[in-house]
Amino acid sequence: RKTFDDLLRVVFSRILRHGLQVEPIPSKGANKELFGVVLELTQPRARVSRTENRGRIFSALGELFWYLSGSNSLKFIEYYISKGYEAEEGTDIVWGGYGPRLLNKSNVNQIHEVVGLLKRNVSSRRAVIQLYDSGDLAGFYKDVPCTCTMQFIVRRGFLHMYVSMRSNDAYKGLPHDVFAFTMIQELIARELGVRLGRYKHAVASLHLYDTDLKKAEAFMAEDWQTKRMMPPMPMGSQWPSFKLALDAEEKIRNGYSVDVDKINVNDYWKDIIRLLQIYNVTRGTINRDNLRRIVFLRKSMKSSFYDQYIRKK
Ligand code: 5HM
Repeated sequence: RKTFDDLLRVVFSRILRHGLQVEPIPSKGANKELFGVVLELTQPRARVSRTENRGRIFSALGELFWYLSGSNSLKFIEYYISKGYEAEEGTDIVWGGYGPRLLNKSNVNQIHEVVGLLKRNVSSRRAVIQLYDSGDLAGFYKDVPCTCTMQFIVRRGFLHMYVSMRSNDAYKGLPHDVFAFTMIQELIARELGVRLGRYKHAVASLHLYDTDLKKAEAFMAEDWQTKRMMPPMPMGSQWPSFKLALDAEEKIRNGYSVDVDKINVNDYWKDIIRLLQIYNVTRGTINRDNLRRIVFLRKSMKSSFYDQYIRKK
C-alpha cells in the first residue's frame, strides 16, 4: 500500500464488508470487527491523510508530544483530544498513558534502551518496547494501553517497525497511532543513522464503531488530494531538537508566547512548532486578529505540505 489513505480505504471497505458484529455489545458501543490483521505502510512518511477532510494532524501531533513528554496527564491530552481518554477517579492520571511507560517503565527509558541495543547489535531481534503489561489485566482501570509492543528491526540499512495492538479503533485510533508510531520510527532511524524502512501494524481486534460507519463511508467518497508525503526529518539525532520543541509545546499549550525564530532548531521543527501555535490560535475565538496571526504563521512556514490542514479551517 502506498499512502495512509490507500490503507485506510482498504481497512474501511474490508470492515464494512467482512467485519463481524461483536456480541454481546461491548461497553464502549456496538462495533464491527476483523480479527488478526496486519497492515503495512511501505513509506511511513505517507503517514497523514490527504483527503479533503484534511485528516487530523493537530491532534496526532499533540498525542506524539504527549507520549514523548513522558506525561500521562489527562489535562495535557484533552487540550488536543477532547474525547477518548479517561482519568482515574478523582485524579488527572490516564492509567494507560504511554508516556511514563515509554520513558520510565520501572526506571527504564525504553526508547533509549532500544537505540542502545541496536547500536551495539544492529541485527538484534530484541529491540522491543512493551506498553501493555501484567498489571493492566486487573479489570478496574478506566484506560489501559491498546498497544502491546513496538519492535524495531534494522535490515540492510533500513529501520523497520512492527507494532502489535490488542485493540484498534479504525476510525479514530488508527490514524493517530500510525502517525505517532511512524514519527517515533523516524526519530529512532535518525538516531541510528539508518534509513527509514517499512511500518507494520498488527491488530487483534480491528474495529469500526457503528456510530462511525457513516463517517467511514463518507471518507471513502471523499476526493483524494495530493499523494505527497510529510517532509523528511533532518539527518542526525533529532532528540536535542525534539527537546526544544517539547519545551515550546508546553509554553504554547499554557498560553505563553513563543518566538519560533529564536529557537535553535531547523525548519522542520520550526514548522511543527508553528503548527502547534496555529492550533492554539484556532482554539480561541475567531476574530480578525486571530485570523491574521494564522495567516502570518502559515506564511512563516517553510514547507507547503501543511497548507492543506490550515486552509478553510
Ligand atoms: O475496551 P478497550 O480498552 O479495547 O477500548 C479502548 C478503545 O480505544 C478501543 O476502541 C481501542 O481500539 C481504542 N484505542 C485505539 O484505537 C485506544 C488507544 C489507547 O491506547 C489507542 N488506539 N492508542
